[in-house]
Amino acid sequence: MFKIDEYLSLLRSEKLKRAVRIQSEIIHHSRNFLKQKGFIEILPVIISPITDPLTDYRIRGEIECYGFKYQITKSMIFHKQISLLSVPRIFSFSPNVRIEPASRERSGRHLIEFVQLDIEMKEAGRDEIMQLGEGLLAHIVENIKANCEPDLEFFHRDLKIPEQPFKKISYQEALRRYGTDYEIELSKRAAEPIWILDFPIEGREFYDREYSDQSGILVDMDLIYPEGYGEALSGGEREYQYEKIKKRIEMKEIGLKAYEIYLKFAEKGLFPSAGFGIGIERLTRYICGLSHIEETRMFAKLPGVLGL
Ligand code: ASN
Repeated sequence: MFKIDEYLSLLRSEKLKRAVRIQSEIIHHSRNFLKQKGFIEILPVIISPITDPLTDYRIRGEIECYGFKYQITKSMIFHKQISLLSVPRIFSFSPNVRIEPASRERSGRHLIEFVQLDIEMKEAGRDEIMQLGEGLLAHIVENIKANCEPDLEFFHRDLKIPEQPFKKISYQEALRRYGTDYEIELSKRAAEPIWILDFPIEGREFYDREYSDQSGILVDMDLIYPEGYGEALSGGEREYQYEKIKKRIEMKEIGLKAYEIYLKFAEKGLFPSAGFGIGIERLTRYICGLSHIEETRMFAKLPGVLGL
């Protein structure tokens, strides 16, 4: 059932008004930063015959038209790689739909529809894309501090511009120190954003590149916000060679047929690249210091709840 009264009180709240204003500034300053670095904004893709497998979210939003099957975008990962055949540096504010388990309703961090700022850079390595991510976050925080003082005061948020380079920890070390809840444990203890590097192949999707000299380890990364806000972004270097991609899809026990179109592009030749996607609602939550992600955007859709 749709809870109109709760919805109206959120819509009329000072909190939402100010969070949305900050969000609009986040979008504006992200665009400025990326354009300055020579990135081109491409329009988002909402439906496609291929999307991120993200096997956690087995329910697929499928649309059938003209006898073809389109899926609702879970991420634009393959479109980002394919775009590089035209322009070398791209970004997009990409709406993603991921049907999260209803048990995540009150996690504070999960929406079933969210927007990620998705970035990809031709012939870049992980270090270069991590530097870009650090610069982007620092630029956003700096500009929000300069332009949104009354809003930050309202949220009692005293943000620090993160110091670059950010700290790094390997996945193995994070797991050893903090156990399987490493993301949240690390985030709670951190005073500055921190990178987690080198995830094992079993836990990630098939598109991040495997080290050529370390079997089973990927050249990828997550960025974790401090103060318990959890994951900020995810990305890495990409597999771009046809045979390797095919092998990786098969390892996941996904039928090659599902990625036939993507494989055709890979066969014709993709470029090496690196990129990441940073969730806009989670970034807004971190900047404003909010506990609940539904307070970070208009029309938030929580897992298991009817949204607008
Ligand atoms: N945007 C992510 C990346 O660039 C992929 C994802 O959202 N699953 O790696």
